[in-house]
Amino acid sequence: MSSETISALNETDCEYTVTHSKAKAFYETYERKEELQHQTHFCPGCGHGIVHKMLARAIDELGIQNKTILVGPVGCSVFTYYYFDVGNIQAAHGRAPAVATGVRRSRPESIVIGYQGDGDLSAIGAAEILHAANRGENITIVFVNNAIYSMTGGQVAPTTLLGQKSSTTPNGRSAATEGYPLHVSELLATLEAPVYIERVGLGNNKQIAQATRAVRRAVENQVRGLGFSLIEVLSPCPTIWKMQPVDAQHWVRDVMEKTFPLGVFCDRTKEAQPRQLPEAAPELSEIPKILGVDSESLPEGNAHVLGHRAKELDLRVRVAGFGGQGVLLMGEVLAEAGLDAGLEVSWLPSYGPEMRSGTSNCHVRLSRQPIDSPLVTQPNVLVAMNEPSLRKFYANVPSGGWIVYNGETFPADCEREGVHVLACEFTQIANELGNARASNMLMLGALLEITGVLPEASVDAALRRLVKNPRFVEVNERALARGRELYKESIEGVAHTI
Ligand SMILES: Cc1ncc(C[n+]2csc(CCOP(=O)(O)OP(=O)(O)O)c2C)c(N)n1
Repeated sequence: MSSETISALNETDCEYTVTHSKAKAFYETYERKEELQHQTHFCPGCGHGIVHKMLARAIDELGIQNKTILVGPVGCSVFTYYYFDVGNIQAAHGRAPAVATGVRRSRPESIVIGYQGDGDLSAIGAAEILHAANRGENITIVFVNNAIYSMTGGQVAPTTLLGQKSSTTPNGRSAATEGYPLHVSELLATLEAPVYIERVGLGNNKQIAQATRAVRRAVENQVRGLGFSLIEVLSPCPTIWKMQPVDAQHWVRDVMEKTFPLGVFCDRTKEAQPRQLPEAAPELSEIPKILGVDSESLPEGNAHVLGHRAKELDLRVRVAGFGGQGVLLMGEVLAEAGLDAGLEVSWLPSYGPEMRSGTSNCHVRLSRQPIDSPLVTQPNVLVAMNEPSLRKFYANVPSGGWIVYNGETFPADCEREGVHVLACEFTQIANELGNARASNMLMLGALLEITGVLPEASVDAALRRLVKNPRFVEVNERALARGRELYKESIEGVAHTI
């Protein structure tokens, strides 16, 4: 696949040179298994190779190779990262527009192109494309419509033609059972935001030339900052259609095109202005300054208890219990207080579909360093609000960590060497305070005292922000204070500790 130069002598002995060169946006070589080195992933006559070439040429011509990020999802489109020497991201099925949105917004200097098949874009990803188009994201989507799920062996897609056979419509697609072919370009063109939507085909060389121009325009629109462009390419799939490559190309032109007419469905490029997003959110490191707090001046606390020095604070908390026990609120108060104190924080809820009585848990991280992942798999504090939650998570607490457990006796078989335990009948104590549902704040109070890193004022501010009803604020404050005492008493041997 490297560049080649063909030299020849014509009849009059004048030397002339024709140079065929591969687009620079393609890799020099495609790394595959040895026996497959001579071929691409695509079947003979497949349209993907042709569309790849158009896109690579557009990237070359616009001089954007070093800032292009290609988002390839699932389906035969997935292979883009083997061929394009640009930034590559592989998205989950149908999610390319959502991923492209995130990438383009967080790296405004980049050119982000989603490359999707019809199953991917119009079935599982129907919502993503609709909303990205409706927001007018400044991205380009190349939509390769071959009217079928190819990679998985030919199941019906939303774009399959009426009467077209597929492995899941062996007698042909029927409008009565599978609905009508989805006209994605026409549908998206009804929206106000998109800048340019065109359907092109690979049915003959003339169509291919038009498709090449359209793909380039769609990318150029993004370079100009104009907003959302989508090119739908009617593309042959001889293998799954069970046709010879030439017949498949004719089928695009003679049959597919009747259902999916070619043309420009929306073109606002002339009147469109470069898209302006509201000012970006402040850098994380700026937030403490904005809030007027200085995390360096936080109390040293008992960070050493958790096996790290205060300056390297990395509090990883897992709160677990039943829905309705205030598991998520407790995590939120902790995270919000951390934010108030100028720390990096994350809060990730995880719960079942039930509103009450199902299991519920959340992951909270507080750190002085930027947080890489919000997942807490090895909590240095586990707050277990009932026995099933304790049994589910206790084994993941590393040595030096703490378990705060809502129960009078800590199950002996959950004891682990080097893991500290504070076990109390928190629900009963909360009941005595006037509200059994304040057990979460009792346990939070104990946790705050164990870790000692958050100033009381930050916790108080967080509580008042999250609990609006003054009646509940008051009981929660008492619960927090009592929880702190319970920990102190436990050190004196009142509660059970290991
Ligand atoms: C979440 C998820 N669901 C289903 C699949 C299986 N799957 C892989 S490729 C594919 C079909 C893709 O079809 P299309 O987008 O039309 O692309 P083509 O292969 O035709 O180019 C499916 C359903 C998957 N990988 N992930």
